[in-house]
Amino acid sequence: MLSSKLLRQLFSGGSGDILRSAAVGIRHSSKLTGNESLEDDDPEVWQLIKEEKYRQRRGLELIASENFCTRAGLEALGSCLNNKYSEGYPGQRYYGGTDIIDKIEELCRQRALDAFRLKSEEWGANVQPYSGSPANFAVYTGLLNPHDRIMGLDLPDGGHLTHGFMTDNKRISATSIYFESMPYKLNPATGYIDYDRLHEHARLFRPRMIIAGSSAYARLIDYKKMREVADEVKAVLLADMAHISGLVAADVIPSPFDHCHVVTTTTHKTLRGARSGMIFFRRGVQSVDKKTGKPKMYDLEQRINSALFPGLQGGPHNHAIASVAVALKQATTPEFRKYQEQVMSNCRTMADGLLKRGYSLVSGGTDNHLVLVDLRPKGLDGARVETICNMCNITVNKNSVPGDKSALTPGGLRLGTPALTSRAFKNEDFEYVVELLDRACAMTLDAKAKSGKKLADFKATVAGDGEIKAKIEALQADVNEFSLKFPMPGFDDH
Ligand code: DSN
Repeated sequence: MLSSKLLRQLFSGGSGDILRSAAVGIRHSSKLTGNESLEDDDPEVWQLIKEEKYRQRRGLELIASENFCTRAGLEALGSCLNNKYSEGYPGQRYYGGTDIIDKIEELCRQRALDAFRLKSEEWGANVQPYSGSPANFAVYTGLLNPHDRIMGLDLPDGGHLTHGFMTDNKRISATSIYFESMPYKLNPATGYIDYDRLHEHARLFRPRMIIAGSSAYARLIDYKKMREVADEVKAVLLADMAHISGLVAADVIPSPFDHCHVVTTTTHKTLRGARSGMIFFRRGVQSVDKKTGKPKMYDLEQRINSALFPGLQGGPHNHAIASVAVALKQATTPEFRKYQEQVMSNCRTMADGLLKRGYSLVSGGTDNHLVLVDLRPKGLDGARVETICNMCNITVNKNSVPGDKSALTPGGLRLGTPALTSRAFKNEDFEYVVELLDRACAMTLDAKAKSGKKLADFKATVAGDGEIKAKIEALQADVNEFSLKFPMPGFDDH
């Protein structure tokens, strides 16, 4: 059998598929004890993970919803907790052997409340959602009847698919198949949520639920105003704080918990944990009858818990729950607050740098961890810039901006600072990031001038034009040299 050292040499020498399959074939012929390292057991997967790690280290990660989970969090994620089935909730499981799993889930639930400074008499947490979309669907399933009405921020205006997205031709998200949705929008003149129109439309549409949350909105949400609208039409107010939950935990932006009935989140964005989800629901006294003095209690907990399990999900991902517990503990530390302050400060630096270079930002700036660049005044679009950036190892995502017609070649670019701030990027580093981005945009404009109208023509021009290719390689080299200087949370090589 080939030694792992020899395999490493073969792969690090850039050997091709033949050597790789030969090595894998040899490994398969031996006995598996279950104690082999990944590197020894499956060099092919190991090699791909190493390649991805290198991609992450040498690139500039600007996708606003991504982050780098800590080594401690990844250790919990890769632990024996993956092995255990535990359908049900602590103290009420359908399987034996769950005593320790119960302790882990209880710990995670308590830490979830602590991280957001919530009292257990007023709020409860469900930490079992596999991610944000199942969390949202569980809330709808628990609190709404099929075809009840919901209102969420429209996807092209910065909302999320699961807030009821549909087009003229198709009900895209299942949340628009099982529920009737009507979007609210940004005011196109300001780029801020148009609360007055939301109010007006809520009075007409009479939704049972209003969703306060976004995927590409650079401003703070006025939860108080939204609660007033929700109360007037007797709707539940759900905050989906997936993008901003780290900022909320660090108490650097207003909290949705002050005004909402239910709050959902993912745990891997600004919160910087494992990929998972959580639901928070109010408990305790909802209101007191003025005549009888009798209290009316919230009934959200049981409805949401039973919608998630057994309604929608099976066995909880206990490895993810433990890893989320680790992140939630980190989220209560002074270092975490400093990190989030830096995320926002870096984002303001990025916004200022872009504005100075003549870029337009939707809403004109940022109050959180992201900016939304409207590339149309520069004669560009998000798809072309994303293509060039990708070739230079700058990772961004195209995004629609108000007034966009096409989702495939939208006019905007969403840029966020959480991931690079986890790599200790400071304000001056973001000034350089903007310079690198600006070079990528200039190249995109050159390539666009040389190519036909279609995105495919653009890609063909970029692939075939020697001058453009040379510029891309030069920018990629600068990006790599810069990025590789910074530390990276997690394991050293995987
Ligand atoms: N995919 C996430 C984002 O990028 O915002 C939302 O689910």
